[in-house]
Amino acid sequence: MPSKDVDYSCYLVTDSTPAILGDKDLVAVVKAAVEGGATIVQYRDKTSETAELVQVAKQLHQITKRAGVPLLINDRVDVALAAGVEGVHVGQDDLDLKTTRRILGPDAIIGITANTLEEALEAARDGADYLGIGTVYATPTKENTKSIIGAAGVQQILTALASAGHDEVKTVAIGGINARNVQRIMYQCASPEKKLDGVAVVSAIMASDDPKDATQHLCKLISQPPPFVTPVSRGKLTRDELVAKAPVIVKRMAQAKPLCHNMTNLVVQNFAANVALAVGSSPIMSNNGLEAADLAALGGSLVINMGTTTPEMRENHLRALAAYNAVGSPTLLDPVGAGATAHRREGVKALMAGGFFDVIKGNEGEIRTVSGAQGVKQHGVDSGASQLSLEDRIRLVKGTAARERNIILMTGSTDVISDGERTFTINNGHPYLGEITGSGCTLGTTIASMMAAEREDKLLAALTGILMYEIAAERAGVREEVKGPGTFVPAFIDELYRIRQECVNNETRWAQTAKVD
Ligand code: 3NM
Ligand code: MG
Repeated sequence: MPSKDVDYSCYLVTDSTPAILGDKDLVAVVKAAVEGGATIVQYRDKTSETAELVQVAKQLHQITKRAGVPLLINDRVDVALAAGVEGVHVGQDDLDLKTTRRILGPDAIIGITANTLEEALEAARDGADYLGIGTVYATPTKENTKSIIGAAGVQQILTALASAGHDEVKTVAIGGINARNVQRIMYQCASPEKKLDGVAVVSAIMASDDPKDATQHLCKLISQPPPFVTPVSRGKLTRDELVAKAPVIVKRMAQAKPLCHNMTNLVVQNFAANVALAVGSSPIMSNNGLEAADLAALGGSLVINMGTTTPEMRENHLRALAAYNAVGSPTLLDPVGAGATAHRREGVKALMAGGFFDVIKGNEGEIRTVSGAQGVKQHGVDSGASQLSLEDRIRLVKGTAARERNIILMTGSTDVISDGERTFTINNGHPYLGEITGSGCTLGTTIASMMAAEREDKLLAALTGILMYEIAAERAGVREEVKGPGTFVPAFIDELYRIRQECVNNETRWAQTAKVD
């Protein structure tokens, strides 16, 4: 088989250690995986003697050959030659690519591990057929993995390969990939210029009690986009269209009364529930990850707010995120105080590695942490002064959204929001929003409520939420009885409620005060 015709989509890497293989038989597991649809197999055994390696490789080859599936050997060019298999996979510390090619010839499939941009570009130049890009996420399967690069790191490598003209080199991602995250990883790794050709897994198949079933399930997932991807063609969205559509979305939401599941902090529980009620959604304030799957089945949306987070909260957040991702229901992350402490920085990383957020909203410091900026100084969880120019904020928001393939909202006196292609600034709001607690958190609740009703174009949903929220604040701020932040809060809840009623009655004038560019 010419190596360019190889199907890399479901790539099995074997492991013979008891911790992963258990008491199963290696050959039987590979047979089951091939029956389940594994498209390529790498025999990886770091400890057995050469004769044993060759003997097992021959046994495996009988199985794979019959199924038309290529078999590669990890590291050992000699074993590959002796067993007569289709190729090898080498690491950066193994025999170099050019020598490997010289020994095995032009038809052999030769792959190599790439952890960095430089390694990837060099390997492509030196004629690798494919790259195993990783480590995507931390994995107990391989000791001493190099750096964890995440989906964003894989995407960066794919972009660089495409820019350097290496469209032909195939790519799989490896490290910590399983049925729960494979669709999201394929989706978030893809750059506009180059996509992954597949994923390589060890434990997701080798450690399974039913390797055939596990492989079938993986193959099916790999062939489909994740449930949260909507087939929206991202048409241009103008201010006028937004002003026309926002009241319709609020009305639709208020009539449907979708569940808005808030996993939020101790400070804003009550306020957030009241804001949800005022805008017209149905709040549930549950921090229990174990009930998230039942709640996700009800078709609402999820807000994860890291305000007063603890280690066990992180587990609950991850459970809930997985539950909502699994059914494709909208999710929003509010990384409160993300840069303030090491635990929070880690928490943001863990959440972003653990699932997909349709929207990540935060102030400048929080979004800078989300984008991976190093050394972001943040005191407490309030917004603080802006350190970036508007231009830089727009660039950061747009770039992060394009990378994460979601929507990023950076709040401030001018809010910046982008889905990577469409970017808006919003200048509505009132200074009292900065004088009360939970105004950022409950904006998250409002946006999530809109996303539960407008699932096609989530940027439109988010913009609708921002406008309703900030225009309500403007209207509350000028009310006669409002003397300061204390009297502002009830007036603000009243105005959210009034705007919702106006929308239900098809009165749309409120939206015309949108200051959106
Ligand atoms: N190579 P699992 S990570 C064999 O980063 C291997 O190069 C890696 O195992 C790399 O699918 C890895 O069980 C192990 O996480 C992947
Ligand atoms: Mg190696």
